[in-house]
Amino acid sequence: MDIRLVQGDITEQDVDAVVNAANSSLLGGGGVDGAIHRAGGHEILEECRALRASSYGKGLPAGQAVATTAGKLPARWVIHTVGPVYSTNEDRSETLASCYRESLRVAAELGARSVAFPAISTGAYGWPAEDGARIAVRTTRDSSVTVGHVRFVLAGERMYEIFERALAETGTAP
Ligand code: AR6
Repeated sequence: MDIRLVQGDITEQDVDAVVNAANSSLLGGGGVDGAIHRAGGHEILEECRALRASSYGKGLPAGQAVATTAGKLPARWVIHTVGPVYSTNEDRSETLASCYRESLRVAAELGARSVAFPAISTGAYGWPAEDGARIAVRTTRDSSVTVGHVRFVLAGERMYEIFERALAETGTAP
């Protein structure tokens, strides 16, 4: 799988699917979630509401992923996943890894050949950036499902450099 890093805004990516760092409500929020709903328009929220009504009455559990239209975004689909909130007394790494695995599985099911990920849980959910990057890179590299191209879209230079180091550490060429 071709893994690349980009410093930029996830809403501007010309890929088949962009992954949203959502919350369980699927009804929007700040950060990546807010940006995707703002740029993608009301169609995304309408499909999210329908998903809540049909399949996720109690919300989408952390570690799972589900797709909607991408509305006005250049992408075809948004894959919503819910990262774990960082905890110092419980290891939730497996849930964070599951976000990447499940998003890739959904992407492959849709037939997406390129996927853009944000650094899930490293914003409002407080995950330490270095560890979040390592989990993102390792899980993607080790994924049993492959989409042709995976792009990590990082909001700033600091996070870009952290992902560069994580790629180098795991022996994955950027
Ligand atoms: N493009 C790429 N990366 C971004 C963008 C963007 N437009 N905006 C922020 N980031 P966050 P989380 C980075 O908080 O930690 C929402 O309210 C940001 O710097 O978006 O999983 C949801 O509704 C950080 O490194 O997601 C949930 O309630 C990373 O993306 C909660 O936040 C993720 O930050 C989810 O928290």
